[in-house]
Amino acid sequence: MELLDGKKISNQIKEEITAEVVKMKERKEKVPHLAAVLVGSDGASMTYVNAKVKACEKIGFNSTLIELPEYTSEEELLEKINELNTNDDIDGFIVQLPLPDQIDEQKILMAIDTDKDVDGFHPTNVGKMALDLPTFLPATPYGIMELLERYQVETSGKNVVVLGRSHIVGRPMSILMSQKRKAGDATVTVVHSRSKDLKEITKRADIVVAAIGISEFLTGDMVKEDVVVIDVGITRVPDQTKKNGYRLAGDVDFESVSKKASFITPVPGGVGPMTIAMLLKNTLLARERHISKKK
Ligand code: BQF
Repeated sequence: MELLDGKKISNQIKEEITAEVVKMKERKEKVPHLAAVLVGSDGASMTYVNAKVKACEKIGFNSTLIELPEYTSEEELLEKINELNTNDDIDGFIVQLPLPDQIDEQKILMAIDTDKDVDGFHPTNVGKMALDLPTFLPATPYGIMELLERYQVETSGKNVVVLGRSHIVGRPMSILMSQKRKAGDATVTVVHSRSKDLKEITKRADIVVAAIGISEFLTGDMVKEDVVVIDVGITRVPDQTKKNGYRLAGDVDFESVSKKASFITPVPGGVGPMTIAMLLKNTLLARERHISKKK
């Protein structure tokens, strides 16, 4: 078993981006500027958004964190998005999900300027992705593709089973891995809460992407020998022995599955850090496209 070390690869990617930032500074160009909007004070969301801002600082990007109260109205958030859309100093921005109940997520995502949509969640950008057109790939699927590519995991003609059909992970993963591209050309099966005979399906998988949101869902008896396993889950499980009071659990029972796997991502330190790195990569792309748009 070999670990797919997302922490290590994400650091490599961050170094590559830092080298580009250094060149931009040498040319006296403006460096990429990412803004993040956080509505409310959900603990996990605050952790994620802070990790993104910290990563920007580390690699020399400018960043702006906009914190709005839990009771922010849809109109107020749309107003803030309009500001970010029209602010020429901002190259890309994200709205941290999930949003409070009074706000229609789809309406918000559709208001984001597609050229600044570094999360790649705008329907136009999702459509471009599905049609193999250049766009911003959503950061978690992008990170998984990059991880598979850099570890030279063979995907062509392989049976890939994606557990989960979320708009953020499962759906885009199923699209990307079936495409003619790096880490693509796979035969993809999507399984979800209505699927039957799950174990029969996962048993045939050469590669499993677990993004179902149920901690330790995939167990050793559900996979074949030498399977490649990508664990996208990160559930906070109460744990008194930890100083913050919880541990992070993946969608994979690492103990039993790692015994059979040829490659497997750990949690933490697998897909999570890759997500952050690819958000930075998208922000660099947004800056580069922003420059060439003006010329
Ligand atoms: C790690 C996310 C669910 C819902 C909304 C590093 C992250 C996580 C884990 C991180 C996630 C998950 C993010 C690790 C961003 C990934 O070391 O294992 C980083 O910050 N993530 C998010 O912004 O929104 C989410 C999961």
